[in-house]
Amino acid sequence: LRYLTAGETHGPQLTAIIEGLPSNLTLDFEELNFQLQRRQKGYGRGRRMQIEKDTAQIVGGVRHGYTTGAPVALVVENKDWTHWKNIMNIEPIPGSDEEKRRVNRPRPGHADLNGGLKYNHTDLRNVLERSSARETAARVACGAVARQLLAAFGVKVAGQVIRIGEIEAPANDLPIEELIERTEQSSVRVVDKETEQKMEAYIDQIKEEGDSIGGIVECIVEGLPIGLGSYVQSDRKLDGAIAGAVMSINAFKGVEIGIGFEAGKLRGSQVHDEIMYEASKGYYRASNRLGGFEGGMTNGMPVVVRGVMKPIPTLYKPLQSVDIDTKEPFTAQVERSDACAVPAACVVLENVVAWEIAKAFLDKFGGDSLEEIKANYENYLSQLESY
Ligand code: FMN
Repeated sequence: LRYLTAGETHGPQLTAIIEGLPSNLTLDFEELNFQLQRRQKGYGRGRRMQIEKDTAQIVGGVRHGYTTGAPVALVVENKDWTHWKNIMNIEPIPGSDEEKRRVNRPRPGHADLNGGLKYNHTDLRNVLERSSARETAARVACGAVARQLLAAFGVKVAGQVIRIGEIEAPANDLPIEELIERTEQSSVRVVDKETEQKMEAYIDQIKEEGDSIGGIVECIVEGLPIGLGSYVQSDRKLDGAIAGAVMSINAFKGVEIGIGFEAGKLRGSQVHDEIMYEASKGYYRASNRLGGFEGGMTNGMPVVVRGVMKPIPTLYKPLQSVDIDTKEPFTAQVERSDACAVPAACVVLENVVAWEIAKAFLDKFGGDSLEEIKANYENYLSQLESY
């Protein structure tokens, strides 16, 4: 299973091609669009999120509601492209730098300067158009398809915001269905209403000060069998693949599985999850501190992944940078930007994690049709049962 995306933030559309999906997977288009629209929500986001109501159009690989086994091609239109047609024209266009919205002032914390130097662009717009997190809409679309494959095997995916700046959400131990329902009703994807209010007020304050703020988000995946991923080769370790995928999300600066960095402070007896057995359940663990992984493989407990997002780099509050034309210092002033995209990042995290798990799922149970995968899956479950 693999995908590629293309498209610019102010171009006509984002395009994604998914290859390796089995045939006969029924796709719920509403659910797909629901995931895209979840990414656009969240307290602290700016005007663009109101212009855009993302929907995915499927332009290949699906017929009469189900996959055919051919590559699935997806398109997510950029609704405000009409305002950018000229600026983003693929043909050479006459006009001033201003008309072309040329960018010569790199933002600290963004890809602008490194990308400009690396690709030898004197217009940094060529960099920012692709490095923008708009691309995560295409990744969410791919993840949303992967999620539907997993759902066909009873796998559930949830996400919650753990921290925004100084405000931390209290821990909860809710059943996954309730967690999904309650976070969906929250403007900042938390369960606790008091925390929600505090986070909203905090984001308002950050925005007023012309600043931005990041946070920590968590994804939980339940219903996975023991043994996805493998210890036999480093690139087959599923926890490693998930960590890499999480780090590839724009602005993510760290990742944890289970208690993560806490494990460095505790003793072995306080960390490892004791092994239990019951005839009706098979092997299970008394706790889940290791977040569902040992040896790069799932251990049957819920997978718990956290990622930390840095504050958004585009700031109203000017930061020092250097003009690439004059080499003179300047302090950047921006027209508009989000103050906080942590709730949206939570949705990206969920879908990126779902993608990596679906990939490992197909590596293990792979077949050309959903029926073949189901047979392989059932067969493996009975093997586990009789072990
Ligand atoms: N960066 C901005 O400058 N402005 C934004 O509005 C913005 N929105 C984002 C929304 C989401 C959901 C995510 C995940 C990131 C967003 N970012 C935004 C972060 C940048 O895309 C990111 O910092 C940049 O691509 C540089 O990559 P790096 O931070 O991973 O090094």
